[in-house]
Amino acid sequence: MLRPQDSRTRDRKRLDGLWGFALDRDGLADGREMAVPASYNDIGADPERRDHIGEAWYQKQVVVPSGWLGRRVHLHFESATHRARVWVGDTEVVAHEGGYTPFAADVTDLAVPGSTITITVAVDNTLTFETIPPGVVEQTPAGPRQRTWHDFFNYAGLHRSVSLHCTPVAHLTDLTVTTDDTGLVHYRTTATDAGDLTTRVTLRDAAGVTVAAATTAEGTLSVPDARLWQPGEGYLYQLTAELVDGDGRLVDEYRQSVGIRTVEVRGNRFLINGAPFHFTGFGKHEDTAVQGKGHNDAYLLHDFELLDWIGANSFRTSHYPYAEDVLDYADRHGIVVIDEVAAVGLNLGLGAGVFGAPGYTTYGPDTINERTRRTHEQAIRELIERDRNHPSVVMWSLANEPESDNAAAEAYFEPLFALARDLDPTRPLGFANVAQATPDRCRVSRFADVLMLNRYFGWYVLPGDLAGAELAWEQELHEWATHHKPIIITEYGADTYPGLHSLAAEPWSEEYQNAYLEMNHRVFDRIDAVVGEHVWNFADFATTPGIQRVGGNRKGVFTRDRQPKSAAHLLRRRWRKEN
Ligand code: GCB
Repeated sequence: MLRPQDSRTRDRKRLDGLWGFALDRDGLADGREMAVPASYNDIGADPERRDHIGEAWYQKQVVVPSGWLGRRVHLHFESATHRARVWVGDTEVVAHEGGYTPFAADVTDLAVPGSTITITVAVDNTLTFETIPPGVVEQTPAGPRQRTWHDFFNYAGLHRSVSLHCTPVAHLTDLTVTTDDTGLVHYRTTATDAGDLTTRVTLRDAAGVTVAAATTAEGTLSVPDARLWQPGEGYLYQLTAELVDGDGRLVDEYRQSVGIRTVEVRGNRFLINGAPFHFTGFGKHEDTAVQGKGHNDAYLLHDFELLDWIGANSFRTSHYPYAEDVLDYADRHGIVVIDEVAAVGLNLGLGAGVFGAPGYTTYGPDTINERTRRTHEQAIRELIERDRNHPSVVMWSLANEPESDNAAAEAYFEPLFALARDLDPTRPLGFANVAQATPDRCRVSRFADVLMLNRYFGWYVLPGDLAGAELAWEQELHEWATHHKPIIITEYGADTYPGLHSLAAEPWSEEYQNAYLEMNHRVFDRIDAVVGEHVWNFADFATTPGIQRVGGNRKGVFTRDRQPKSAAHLLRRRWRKEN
C-alpha cells in the first residue's frame, strides 16, 4: 500500500477537522463533535468518555470532487487505535486490527464524484490477550475495567490523518527501495490494471538533477559519487516512479524520497555507512495534553527542535509505530530511529503493583497464545511494510520488555525474528530486554543482533543507593558484553518532580535525576560494547493512575509541556560535546 500523496496524477483530500462523535452509534444524532486527529479521551470533561471501554463512533459527510470522475477513489486512515470498522453509507468497506499502522479501502463504487458520502467509523479501544498490545477487561463489582500491562494511558481514537484520495485506474500500488553506501539503489514497483504500460524510474538529487534512470518495474540504479544519508545530515534523493503508455504519456506518478546508506552490525559495533555510531537520545511517547496521542505538527517540530538543542541524534518509537510524518522529518534531518512494534506488556507478571496484576501467566492457552503471536506477526508485517523505505529507521524493535526468560518465550519469539529477518534482511533486529531477564536467564536475546537493555539501577533497583547501583549495573553490563554484540541502553531514568530540590539528592528531586544520570554515564563509559544511551523518557507522559505515578510518569527530562528539568542541561553538556 502506498501512502496517499498529491502528484501530477493523484489528488489527496484530507478529512481532518471536526467529525460527529458518540460513544454509541445512535448517539451520532446528538450533535457532539470530535477533533481528528486526536485521542477522544481528554477532549471532554466527563470521566465516562475518558474511561470508556469499547467502540466510539465517528461520522463525517464528505463531498467527492467531481473532477475525480473516471478515477479510483480510496479512503485511507493513517491509524485508528486500536481497531476500526468503516462504512461508506451503509456499506462496510474495511476493518483493521492494530492501533498504529495505516489501512485503506477502494471505495470507487460508493464514492461517486460529485456526490456527498457519509463516512462512519467505529473505533474500538478494547485490549485482550490476543491483541497487540495485550490487555484484559476484568469484570469488577463497579463494572468492567480495562487492565493493561503497559505504562501509558490507553488513549484511543483517530490519532492521525484520514484522507480520501484518487489515483488513475491503472496505478502504482507499491514501491520498495533498498540502498547501500556504494551508491546502489535497488527498487521494486508493483502496479494494478497496468496492461502494457511500462514503468519508468528516475532518481534525482536534492538539486533536481537526474543521477540515474531505468525503464523496468524492478531493478538497480547506480549513483556515481553518491552523497550519503548520514546521522545529522539527512541528504535525500528523490525517486519518481511513473507508469507510461506506448506514446510515452504519463498515466501515474508516485514520488519517494531515498536516503542512500548502509546499516550493519559488526562485532560489538553498530555501523552506519561503515562508521561506528553511538546513539544519544530518548525513548519517547506520542503524548501531549488535551490531544493525547493525536498527531500534531507543532509538537512534531518542537520535539525535534528540543532533540537538536539537547544533542540527541536518535530516539526509539517506544512503544508503537509513530506517525509517518515523524519519520519523514527524521529522514530529512538525519535523525536515527529505532522503530518499535506495539508489542508492549507481554509480561503479565511484571509491575509488582505498579501496573501488573497477580494471577496471570504470560504464555498460555488463555493468555499470550498462538493467536496473539499471529496478531504480533501481522503488526510486524505492517510496520516493516510501512517504514522500510525510511533511511532514518536503522533497526526494528520487535517488543518492549516481554517475559523472555523461559522456553515458552523462546518458542514465541523465534518465528517472529525469522519473519522480520525475512521481510527485511537489511536492518538489524532487537527487542527491549527487561531487568528480570538477566544475561544468564534471557532466552530471546540470542535472536537479536543488538542487545537493547532497559535498566533502572538506582531507581526500581537500589533506589537512593547510587553507589550500590553503580557496582551492580557495571557487573551486569560486563556479563552482557561477553555476548559480543552491540549494547544500546534503551531505558534508564528516574522519576523527577519538576521543582523538587534536595541537597542530599533524594529520589524524585532534580538533583537525584542528575546524580542518577551521571552514575549511569560513568558505567556506560567504562563498557566498550555500549553503543547507545536512550534516557527514559524525553518528556513526562500520561499513565494509568497508580500510587507510583504522580500526574503520570515523571521520568521526563522535559515536563509534559516541554520545559527542561535540570537534567536537560546535564545531557546537553554531555551529548553536544560527544557529537
Ligand atoms: C519500563 C517500561 C516503560 C515504563 C518505564 C517506567 O521499563 O518499558 O514503558 O514507562 O519502565 O518508567 O517504569
